[in-house]
Amino acid sequence: MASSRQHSGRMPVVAALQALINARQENQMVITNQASARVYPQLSQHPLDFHYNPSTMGGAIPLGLGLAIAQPRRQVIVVSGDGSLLMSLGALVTVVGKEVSNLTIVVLSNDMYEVTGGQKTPARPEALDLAGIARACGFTTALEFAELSSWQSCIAEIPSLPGPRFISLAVEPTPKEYLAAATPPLAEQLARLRRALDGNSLENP
Ligand SMILES: Cc1ncc(C[n+]2csc(CCOP(=O)(O)OP(=O)(O)O)c2C)c(N)n1
Ligand SMILES: [Mg+2]
Repeated sequence: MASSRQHSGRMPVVAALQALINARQENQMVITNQASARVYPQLSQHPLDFHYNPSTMGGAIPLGLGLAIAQPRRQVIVVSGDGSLLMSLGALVTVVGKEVSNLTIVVLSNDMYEVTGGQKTPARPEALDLAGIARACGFTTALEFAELSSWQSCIAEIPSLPGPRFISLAVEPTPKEYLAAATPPLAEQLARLRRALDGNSLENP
């Protein structure tokens, strides 16, 4: 499995998310945030997914952690922006401290605050090793991908790796037509998620 940091090359973000959708498993919940909360719902709608307010920086990982604790028989995947993670790096420490094995964090590393206009994050991209930071926080699975083909070929294996898992994807800017899309209304999504959880046998072990 590829895990070394690569400084050159980025994958198209829509294809990166589509690969995640193609590899979807039955017991999976997906929480998106920032640009992914605009792109992902255009590619796939699933009652067990929740697309958080793109502006809630640092909100998705704590939300995913809570869901992973409350739903131990599900796999929870959180897709977060890199700038948001940088603003709340302590969340990685908390995730490891809670010993959740059913949580996977996927960071879309575009080195910018894309949803607010593409400002640079505070990082010097060539010096930043997010997977290395995650590893230092205690993630036993901490991977980085820059090539779409590597990501596509490894993704099916990821649920079998020890959790919590951290994955950084070096991605290109989001195409404008996707970035302009609205995230589905949160109240509707919450109602749908509650219904899906209530009606599912995984709720009652
Ligand atoms: C404390 C705080 N500062 C600034 C903002 C404005 N803001 C909302 S989203 C965002 C950028 C998020 O960037 P990133 O997490 O990298 O996601 P991307 O847009 O690249 O997908 C910013 C600066 C905010 N919501 N909260
Ligand atoms: Mg970003």
